[in-house]
Amino acid sequence: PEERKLSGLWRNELDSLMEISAVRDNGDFQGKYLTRVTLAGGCARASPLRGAQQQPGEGGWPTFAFTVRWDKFSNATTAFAGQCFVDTGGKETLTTMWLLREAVGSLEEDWKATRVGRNVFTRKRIRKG
Ligand code: B9F
Repeated sequence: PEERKLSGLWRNELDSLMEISAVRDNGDFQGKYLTRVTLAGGCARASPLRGAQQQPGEGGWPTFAFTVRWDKFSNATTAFAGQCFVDTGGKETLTTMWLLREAVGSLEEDWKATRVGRNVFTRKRIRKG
């Protein structure tokens, strides 16, 4: 496939937005993540994300991973891993799975510290006119 870059604005089925900027030649990238859902209540705020995209090899869509630090909420972190697909119409889809790690106060509480899930992102078109 042609080269695919993750740069731009993406939205998932939870209505979260992520803006990926600055994809470097080695695949490293940074951006901002805005989640509509939170388990803390209050308003959503942009949290920093950092990741790495695999260089698109022969005959395959690239994989990637990134982390979001929920530093506006607490010291929880989510790690996402996924793959980028493009259909014949040019529609781009990122399928991911995530682990959300919450900080717990003791080793005895470690068992309940991790949530898991799946998110699918599509590119958010910028409206013109
Ligand atoms: O609700 C999370 C949180 C972290 C510390 C207090 C509240 C932050 C938002 C997580 C958003 C998740 C979903 N949004 C999305 O787009 S990340 C995976 C999902 N995909 C209490 C402690 C840890 C969680 C709740 Fe908290």
